[in-house]
Amino acid sequence: MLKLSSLPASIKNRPNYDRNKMKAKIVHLGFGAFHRAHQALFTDRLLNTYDSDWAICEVNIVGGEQLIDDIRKQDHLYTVLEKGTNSEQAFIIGSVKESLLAPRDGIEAILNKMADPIVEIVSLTVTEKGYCMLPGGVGLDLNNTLIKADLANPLQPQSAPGLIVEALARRMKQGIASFTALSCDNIPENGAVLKMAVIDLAKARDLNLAKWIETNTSFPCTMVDRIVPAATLETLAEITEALGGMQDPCGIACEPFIQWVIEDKFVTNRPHWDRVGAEFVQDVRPYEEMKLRMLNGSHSFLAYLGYLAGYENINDCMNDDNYKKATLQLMIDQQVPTLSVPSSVNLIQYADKLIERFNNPALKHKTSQIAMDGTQKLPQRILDSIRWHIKHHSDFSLLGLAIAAWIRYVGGIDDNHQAIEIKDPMANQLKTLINASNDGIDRVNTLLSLQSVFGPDLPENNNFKQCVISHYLDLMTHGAKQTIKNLIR
Ligand code: NAI
Ligand code: CS2
Repeated sequence: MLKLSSLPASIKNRPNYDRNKMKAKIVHLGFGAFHRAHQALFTDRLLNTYDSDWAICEVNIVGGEQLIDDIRKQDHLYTVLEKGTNSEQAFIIGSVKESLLAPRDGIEAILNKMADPIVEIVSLTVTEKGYCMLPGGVGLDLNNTLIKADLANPLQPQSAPGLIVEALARRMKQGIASFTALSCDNIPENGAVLKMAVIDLAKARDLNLAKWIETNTSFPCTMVDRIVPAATLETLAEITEALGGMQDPCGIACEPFIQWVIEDKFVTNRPHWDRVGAEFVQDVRPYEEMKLRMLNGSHSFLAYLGYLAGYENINDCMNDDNYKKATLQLMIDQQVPTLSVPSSVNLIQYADKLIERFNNPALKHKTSQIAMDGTQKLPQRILDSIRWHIKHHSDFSLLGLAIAAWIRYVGGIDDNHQAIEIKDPMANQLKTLINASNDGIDRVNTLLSLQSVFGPDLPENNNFKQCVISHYLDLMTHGAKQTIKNLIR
């Protein structure tokens, strides 16, 4: 267990502030890998460098039991190991003050904390599916299992939007000011999406409450970036080594790069995260779109094509020159034209930097991890760009290849004839479609009929369909490596 008193003196990056003076004014939903290496780290840097008292109460609604049990045993301290290509640096993070776990502490304890007047921000990293939205982000999915449960029992919610609505209902009733709800998930206009989920749920409950939330709560959008792969036995062993032999089961390894762009729209106070590298801006959209399409779009492309070919990690894909060229081509030729960013942003440099980050051999970011939840990720990473190209009559062949590779991937057999385990909230539905179709053109047509992913428009577009079919047939005949080779310039 991590203990400050037994840390080797060589570890200089540790809390040098009085942790007893910290106040848990942020409640964070989704204490996973990413939050530990991003928002909690920014908050720690602020405590370490400036006179800040902002700290975090971590909440897990689903999963993460072991993590919460472990972090409580080490006074909520943990390690972030930043791993560059040739160097690494360990940081002991002290910004977490409290933690709550739904199955152990109960929903009531979480709601009490969220309704506490001390809380000014509720932030989230609950993954795309945690927002319980209808496909295309057009509204809350009232048929979602968690939402149905929340509508039936609003005082004991199970979903993230449900918790926020009930906490705000209590604040309204008790005359307590609202908090700011800060989404930090990889979703375009994540603040607007969170707002829609919360307001739709509140409306289904009480129109007055919905109105109060609209008037009193803000939902800033954010662009968040740092590659933080899930912890493995290997990364935990590296952390033990960095700590001079001390184990930290809550430790997490990540890349050195970090970025956080936040819409400056808070209803009360906010931490001065900008003093430690975050940027507060008026409009996050251009940054979000750039990151989602260029970084995450390339990630999904590499995840499916890489996994099919037997590449375990993103950096393994980068060691294949054809994959590297295809990724750069995808970014420059097929994602850049779809973007409008401020003139100060150089997208060519951004693409080069992404290739450098993907190349990081120390990171070992698994293609199987990124391939998860494709039905939730492809629309904003790939399909919106395809729609742009259809409108502008331009080439989207590599984007189409990513979709063909996804269909091949969810078909469940890779290029080496090994079975693939599909992790996706729509896994059952996907399996039904796969079983009901013959491999080949029929499979593509069947999968493209999934309106919740492709909308009503794309399956009707003949160019799109033909592009995906022809790549799919190539993948069937030649495999992923050869298909990519045939496409690069
Ligand atoms: P993780 O698997 O380590 O953590 C996921 C967290 O979400 C867990 O705390 C879990 O309890 C919670 N969760 C999952 N389903 C939920 C649901 N239905 N309702 C409420 N909570 C739920 O994943 P990680 O790496 O922390 O990523 C989480 C999200 O953060 C991603 O989906 C993405 O949107 C965002 N992100 C991740 C980055 C990364 O490199 N890992 C970088 C940028 C953003
Ligand atoms: C990845 C992201 O898992 C995924 O789908 O594409 O988590 C990616 O690592 C981050 O967005 C980087 O900021």
